[in-house]
Amino acid sequence: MSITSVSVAEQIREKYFSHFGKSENSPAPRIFRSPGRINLIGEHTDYNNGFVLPAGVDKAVYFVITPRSDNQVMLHAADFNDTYTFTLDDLSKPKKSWPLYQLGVIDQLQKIGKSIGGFQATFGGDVPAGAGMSSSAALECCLFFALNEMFSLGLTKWDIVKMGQKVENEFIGLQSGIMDQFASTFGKNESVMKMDCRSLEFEYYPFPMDEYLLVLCDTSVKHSLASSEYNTRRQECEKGIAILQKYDSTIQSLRDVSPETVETHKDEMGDVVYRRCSYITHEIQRVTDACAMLVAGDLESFGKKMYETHQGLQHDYEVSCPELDYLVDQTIDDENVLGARMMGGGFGGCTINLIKKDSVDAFEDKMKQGYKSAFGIDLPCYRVKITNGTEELSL
Ligand code: GAF
Repeated sequence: MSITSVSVAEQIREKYFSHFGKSENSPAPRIFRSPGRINLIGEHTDYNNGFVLPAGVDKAVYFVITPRSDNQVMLHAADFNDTYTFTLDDLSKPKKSWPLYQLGVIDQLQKIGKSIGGFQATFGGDVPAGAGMSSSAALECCLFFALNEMFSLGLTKWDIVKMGQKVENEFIGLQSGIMDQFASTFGKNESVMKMDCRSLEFEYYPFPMDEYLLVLCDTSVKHSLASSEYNTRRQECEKGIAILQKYDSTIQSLRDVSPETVETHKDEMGDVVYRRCSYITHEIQRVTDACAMLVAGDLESFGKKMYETHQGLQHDYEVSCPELDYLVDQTIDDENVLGARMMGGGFGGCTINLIKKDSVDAFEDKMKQGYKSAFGIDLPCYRVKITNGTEELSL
């Protein structure tokens, strides 16, 4: 854990005390942390049973939490100083949107018959909202983990990952895959994780941060299409699978299909479904290729794969936007940038850039100036460190 994350946790603990008060007789609150995530390569492949290469980072969500003796849940959002209180027997959806994630967590626990008592919590953190770093998955995993520890629920890490995904799918209405909750839960210092989203087997790969840095450039935009188009992409992939299954009944997902097979059925698929399936089948292959390059220490080739991914996301999967494309284009002739691409679901959020360490100041200056003159928006840049996944902190 970095010094900044300790101080963020301390600040949230202070806010807990100013909101709920400090009493000699009540137990000290416990503090839990779940990181936001990056993804090096393998975008939109998780719900196609393919591979991903994510990691947890040093921007995280924190819960400072104490059990209560009644069945009330008192939530205090430290970042925007708002509150929401409800009882465990009434999970009706509120008008404001932020408590939906916490309600969704409790809903999942109730669905599998896990019984918890009331609790009071202050939560917050430094994962920028809407930046495509999955603050929502971090929040879900952090609360599941905290409740699991406090009420001895006996959940495994994988239970938490799968239930976090169900919160998104069943409570929020986003048909997301499993990558974000996986990365937030299983993250490991200085390692990226290649996960097979079908078998759920995964492997840690050390990431060489001595010479290179990962910098996120945050467009600071989130176009409203993001969640509806995400669900549409899933449907388009399913349309492609239905066509391919007519020729091979063993096909269950695009993971089982080669780019060549997609090419063969191009006309029957029609232009849009063909381009979606083509992107996914190439991207699944790219993750495997990129991991081999990482193991061989060939970061130059790894970076080229990142650019290929962006091309595919921009032109074939069509989940990019002008701001993201601009930021990637700005890096193409920069010899200090090995690779750049949009990251996460798309339609805004961040680009991820693999950069030679000694050029990072100049890189950020150039990107900030260019973005400001092109879009009139200040460009936040985050130099991320790869950290452990969900954990309890002792401050
Ligand atoms: C979002 C989803 F939540 C993930 O499951 C994944 O599909 C990602 O978009 C795109 O790779 O973060």
